Amino acid sequence: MIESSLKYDPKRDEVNGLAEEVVFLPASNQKELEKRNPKEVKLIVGLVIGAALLSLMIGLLVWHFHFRPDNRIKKMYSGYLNISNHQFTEELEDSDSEEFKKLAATVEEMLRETYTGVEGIAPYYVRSTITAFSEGSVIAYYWLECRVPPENEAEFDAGIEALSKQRTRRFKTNVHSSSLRISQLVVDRADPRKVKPPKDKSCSFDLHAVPGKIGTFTSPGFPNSPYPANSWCQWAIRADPDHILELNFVTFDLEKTCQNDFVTVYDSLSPIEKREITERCGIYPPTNALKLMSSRNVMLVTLITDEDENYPGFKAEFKQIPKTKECGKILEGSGSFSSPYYPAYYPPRADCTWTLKVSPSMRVKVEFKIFLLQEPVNGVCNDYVEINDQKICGKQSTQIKLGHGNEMTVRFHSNEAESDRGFFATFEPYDPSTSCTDKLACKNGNCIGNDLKCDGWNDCGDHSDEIGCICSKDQFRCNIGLCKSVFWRCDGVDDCGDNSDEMNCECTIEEMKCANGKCIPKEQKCNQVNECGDGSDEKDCKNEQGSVPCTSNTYSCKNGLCIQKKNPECDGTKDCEDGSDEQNCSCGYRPYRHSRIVGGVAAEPGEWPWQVSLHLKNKGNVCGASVISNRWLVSAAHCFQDARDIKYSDPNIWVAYLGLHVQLQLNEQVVMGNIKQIIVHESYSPQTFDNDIALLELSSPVTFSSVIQPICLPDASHNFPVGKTVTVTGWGRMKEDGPEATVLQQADLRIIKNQVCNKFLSTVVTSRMLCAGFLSGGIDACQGDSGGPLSSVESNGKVFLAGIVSWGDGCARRNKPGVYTKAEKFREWIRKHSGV
Ligand code: 4AZ
Repeated sequence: MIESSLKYDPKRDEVNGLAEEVVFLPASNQKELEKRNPKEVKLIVGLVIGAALLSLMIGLLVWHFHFRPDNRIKKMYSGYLNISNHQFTEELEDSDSEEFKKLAATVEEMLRETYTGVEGIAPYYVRSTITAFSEGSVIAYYWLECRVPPENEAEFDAGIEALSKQRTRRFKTNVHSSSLRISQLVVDRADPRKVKPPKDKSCSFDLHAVPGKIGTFTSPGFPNSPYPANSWCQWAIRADPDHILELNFVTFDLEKTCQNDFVTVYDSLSPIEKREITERCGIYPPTNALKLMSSRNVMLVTLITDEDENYPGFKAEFKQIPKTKECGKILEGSGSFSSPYYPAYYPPRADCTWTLKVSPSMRVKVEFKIFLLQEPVNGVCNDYVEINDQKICGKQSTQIKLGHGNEMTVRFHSNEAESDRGFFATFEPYDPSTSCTDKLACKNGNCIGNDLKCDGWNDCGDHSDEIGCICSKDQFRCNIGLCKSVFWRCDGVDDCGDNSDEMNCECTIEEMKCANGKCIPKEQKCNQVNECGDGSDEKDCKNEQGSVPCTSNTYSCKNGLCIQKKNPECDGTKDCEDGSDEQNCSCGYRPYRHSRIVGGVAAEPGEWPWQVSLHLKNKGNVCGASVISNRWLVSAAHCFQDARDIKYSDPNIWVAYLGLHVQLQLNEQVVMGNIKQIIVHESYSPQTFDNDIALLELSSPVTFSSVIQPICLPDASHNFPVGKTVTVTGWGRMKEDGPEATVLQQADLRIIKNQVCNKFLSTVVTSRMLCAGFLSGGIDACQGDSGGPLSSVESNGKVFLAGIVSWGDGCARRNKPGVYTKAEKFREWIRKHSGV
């Protein structure tokens, strides 16, 4: 081969003038070789070696650039930077304009110089791409792409981190000999799901608010068809300078699982996490619309969907409103105040101060009626209300705060990311000498009954009724000085607040003793929840994730293997190898879950979308039930026990109201269903109320909506721990012998240990029953609530059926908590009879 190719290469002949040497002979032909002059031979050998080396190098380079497997990790970052010595012009909004292209090229070059000038980044830098500009003086939004070998990832991340911390730099660029003054260069790791190729303009929209007008945009196909699978859409919205944007999703109907389809809204034109206002999925009906505010004149909305299950999508309205510098006020006498733009989500980066004044002899009393702020991160409040030198954040029920004098300062702060609905508060004068006539005045301004002092319960809400007490004979003293009922000792609940009531307990054989002396059910060992409080129940756990021998306390995956993790179903993590713990999880979802904080008694419309009112035809509410599928309801067996005059077991006498909020108020959302069959548990005992459960089949399937949803059924191994807060709902009696409620009522209860309940109740509480309520009384289910749900919000925000309202000794009496049918004990029975 070599021979023939060289022989006919005219160029080679010309250059080297070696035409006569083109006949190469095999090295083995010694005779022929020896005939030549040694100098010529050396030259030929040198040339051959040189050519071979050259081809080898070319080959290596070709391999290196084209065929070598690239195991470097592609890393995408999004960010922005402020150019303080450049003026924003309208042309910069248009990415096709010359101005845009020119400045983009300059900034991209500057970014290249910057990133390639940083030691830990330079070798891995690929490119920077400017995606948009906005006012301020000019803010440039960009993507940064790097490729890093896995072994250099840590060093690279440190380089990026260090760079993002430098706030002001002067960058000189040679391009167009311009000099850009950069203040703030922000760079942030982009979530891989949210990365769209920067130049991809499909499903990418630029919108500008028109003064005095409302603009609209929708997800693709809305309202005629569901949004497409695998969408990556973005809407970059701008307002005029010195304005902010209000974005209102008038319709919002996406898949319920945010891992699959979701909308993200940013307070920026770059999809950077640090500027994320919120990420949403599921349904937001018009009565609970999602309304968001920006802090500046830009906003970015993205819609990302996965490959299946597409929903109608959304319609959004946006408008610009002038940015008001003023936030907070001096308010006198009485009145109300709220977070900026309430009930819209508060804008990021807000700081407001209110000075509240009342007449000199009085004190200021503030009541936060709604309080929905970002939850603390690692115990730190990023968004907060500061009052009496205390920062409050997260979701709080009604809070009363009393000032020290007749003037009080309330501050609100929101950081640059993650907002929520905010707060609404009222204030009024409070006279400590007369405000609680005949009642006990709490430190926080609440008035409570005198008999509630030193009763072991935090009736004031600030413990002031429980401080400085002499413990009675049926009480013991906690280490922190509070007096609590002796019955609460060793009941598995930290009633003292310092766990001292749960120390040095005698554990039963079903319990394990924690290193700190607390007793917990043995089944809670190695369930990845620190029930002991000192981690001793989660130590020395082998095989945590892998399969374990199946017992009644393990979760059985569909493939027959069992896992140790407690309550793994529908928690958003795939725990079973076959993923069966995350199947059939379209349940326990509340479109209205953000509407308000539980604390009052009347529910919000749609807040408990599985709640059913069972009416005897033309006779009103008799029992409650829960939706568990589009055909099946679960209720209590005792509701269908025949009486002398009424055959309650006859399905034809019942009608089920789904999506109902107010009794007899039937709107278009309410669905009335007839009952096809009633299946009462075969072991139900009318004497003891054991196995108090029944299934009702609807005559025709119901369509789920924002006010009709199924509740999740707990697996047989599910554990609702003692002390957990659960919610009972229903239209039952408001007092033991009082009238029934017209508006759906809700009450938060705590799960109480069966042993404790058995000390107090008239009949036995079996292992198929669950006790919940308060030994102090006052909050309970009652007649008419029977059959209704005891709902428990579990991980991932999903709601599970913990119990079914069953019985009690009267209603809301002291030391008489209510009794519920334990839902998890009947999981197999429900499956067997309904297929759900
Ligand atoms: C009932 O009669 C009833 N306090 C239901 C629950 C409770 C009491 C009575 C619990 O249906």
